[in-house]
Amino acid sequence: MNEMLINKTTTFFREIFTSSPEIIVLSPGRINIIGEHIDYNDGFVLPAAIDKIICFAFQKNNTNQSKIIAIDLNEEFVIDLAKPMQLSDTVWTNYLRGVIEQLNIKGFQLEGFNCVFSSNIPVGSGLSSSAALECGFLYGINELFNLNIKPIDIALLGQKAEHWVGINCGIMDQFASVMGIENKVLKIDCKTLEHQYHDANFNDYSLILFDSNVKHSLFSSAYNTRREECQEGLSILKNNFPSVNSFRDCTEDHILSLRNVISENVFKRCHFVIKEIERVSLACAALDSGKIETLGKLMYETHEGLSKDYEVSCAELDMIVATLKKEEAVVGSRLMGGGFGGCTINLIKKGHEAIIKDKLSALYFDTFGIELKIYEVKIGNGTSLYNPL
Ligand code: GAF
Repeated sequence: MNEMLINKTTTFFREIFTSSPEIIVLSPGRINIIGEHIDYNDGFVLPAAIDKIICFAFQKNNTNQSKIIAIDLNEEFVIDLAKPMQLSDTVWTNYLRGVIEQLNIKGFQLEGFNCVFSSNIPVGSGLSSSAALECGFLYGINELFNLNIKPIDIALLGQKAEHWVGINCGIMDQFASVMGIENKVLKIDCKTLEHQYHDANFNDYSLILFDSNVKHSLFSSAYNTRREECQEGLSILKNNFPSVNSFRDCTEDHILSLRNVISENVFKRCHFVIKEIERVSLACAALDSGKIETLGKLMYETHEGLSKDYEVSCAELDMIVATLKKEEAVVGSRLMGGGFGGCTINLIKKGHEAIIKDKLSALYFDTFGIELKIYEVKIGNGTSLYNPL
């Protein structure tokens, strides 16, 4: 499937610019096994890059301008690299403007280039198409002009580009997109950025994504509010417990003891974060020792926390998880990513995938009048250059 995408992108480039691209970059979306909303709370996360990608084709053009074309949208824009970047009403361009802005801030003086890109990452599904866009674009510029930016710094600059657009995100998505390795999940310590790769071996279970096909508009404002609520909670925790520097130093008892002195919302957000940090360690150990049922149970608990304590779920996602929980063949299910729509990530006993999909799709359509989308993703490599043999 990705060969077709690469072909489409390079063919389009040749038709428009009447020459071949100098480099092709492949930039993946990501899944997250567990550890939601804790990257910006200095916790641990367990994501992986996937085989759904954005393909970019680049070429220098010896001018001061860059022409960028989104093939799938049939839209293009021209950036004057000498001028300060400004947010535009054409949302997708902002992620790229954000990248250029970060390079300007770092003092890189860019020369012009042409870039076209095309994607098979569904947008708005919680698979981080925006991180793939930022990081792939930056990776390409880095290669094209030999800027010598290290992979982890590409992820960090990608994150800053996203902040520039207005989402105060953590580092998980960009890090997974850049640093992923085929068939491995990444355990990232979001405080230190230390990371280890663990085998993505789910034994008798398939990893299936069900896309609710909804994206509620609450997402960006609620995301930033959650982050503020957690910061407020953490400073109260620090004031009360000298041993606490970050959420990872807290136990459930710490937050329970403050229940009557902090607001209900701040209590619930912190409670979720503390429990989720514990769950990631347990989940990683379960994965390493092949205890997939234990991992699945933790995923269900995460969903419960995201829905009740963190309040980032929605009726559609809750219905998917509640329905799957009744199925013996499904050992784990939870909303994945920021929430308010997008996908659930699910562990389904091999051989039962088709029947579960059919049952859930029918029930979902009956309940909401919306088609459920289904993705069977593979765990792939992080951002890379494409080298045709
Ligand atoms: C979004 C953000 F971009 C990530 O940084 C992360 O916080 C995630 O939501 C929730 O875990 O994808």
